[in-house]
Amino acid sequence: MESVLDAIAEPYGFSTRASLTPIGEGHINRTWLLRDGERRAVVQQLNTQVFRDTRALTDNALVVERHLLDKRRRGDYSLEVLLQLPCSRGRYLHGPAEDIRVLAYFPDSESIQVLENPLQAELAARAFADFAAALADLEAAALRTILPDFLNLQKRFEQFEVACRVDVVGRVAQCRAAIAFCQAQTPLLQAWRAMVAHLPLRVCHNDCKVNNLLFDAGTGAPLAVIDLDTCWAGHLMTDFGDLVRTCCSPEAEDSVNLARVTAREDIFAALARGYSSSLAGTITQAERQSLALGAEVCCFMQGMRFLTDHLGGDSYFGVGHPGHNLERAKNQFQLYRSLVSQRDALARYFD
Ligand code: GN1
Ligand code: MG
Repeated sequence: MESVLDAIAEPYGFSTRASLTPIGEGHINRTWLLRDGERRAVVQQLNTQVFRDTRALTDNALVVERHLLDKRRRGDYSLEVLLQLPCSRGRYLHGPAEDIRVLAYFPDSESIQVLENPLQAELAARAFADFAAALADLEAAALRTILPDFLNLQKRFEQFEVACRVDVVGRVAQCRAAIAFCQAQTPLLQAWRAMVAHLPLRVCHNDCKVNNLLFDAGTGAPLAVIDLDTCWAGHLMTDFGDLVRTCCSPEAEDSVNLARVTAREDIFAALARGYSSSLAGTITQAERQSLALGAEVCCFMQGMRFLTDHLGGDSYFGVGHPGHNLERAKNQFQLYRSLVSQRDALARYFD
């Protein structure tokens, strides 16, 4: 942490006595709130195992920021824009590995881990939909796809199968049931393949977890979409899907209280309402019809990614304790099952 502060103190004129307090719930990068007298900023250390090209990442985020700022100036986007802050010499990346960056801090903001009511869901969906609508006229080619096949269910299946075959840390034997469950989901893969063939690629957030939205702590209104690291060409199907994945359950993503992990229909309905209304002029009919499937795909795919990482020795997602990724996987599979069991009822919200 000292080296993090060392890397930015001089370029930004921060005192070496500034404090860094961990914030956020991200599984990949490390994030701190910097306090230096009255000054506040967010400091991040990028995970260069995942994001090898931190310059490309920065360039992408700058393109998105500028586009959103332009929209905001013209009155076409009302949320705040998360800004990367350059140092006095105009540099965004610091430290020998060019993996440290400084972001603007929004005072009196908070993120929500587990939603309490449908109003929060509707507001969150509107915010992410407003974000997508504001980026609808940005050419997808303006952004580099830094992690190819990031939300490609076929590729995620392949990675899972490799992890089962290699069994690098000998965990396959303890995960037979979860593995068999994944292997039985090929009909979902077929449905996904058939659906994506009809969907336009557009600039997406690609990580629409509800905790990637800041709310105003006083009013509860959405304030800013954050974590722009995966903004590149994608499908609205999986953006909406990630919202369902992270909003609908009354339990956190890693809760082991599986009896309580269900997709709440009132929350789903509010998400569908909010997303549809803000994207009404933008979304195609095929995209609209893909959203409910996107929810199933995201919950299952995330569960399979967690299981793959468990089998691979927890090398990708940060874990708090042994078995954490397996717990997360079981949680996500449970949520997926809940969605599947309500499939017909949920699809009606997109009639
Ligand atoms: C990771 O870093 P974070 O927490 O924003 C992951 C997402 C997953 C998510 C699961 C680059 O996001 O794809 O959906 O964890 N990001 C990357 O909570 O892999
Ligand atoms: Mg992220």
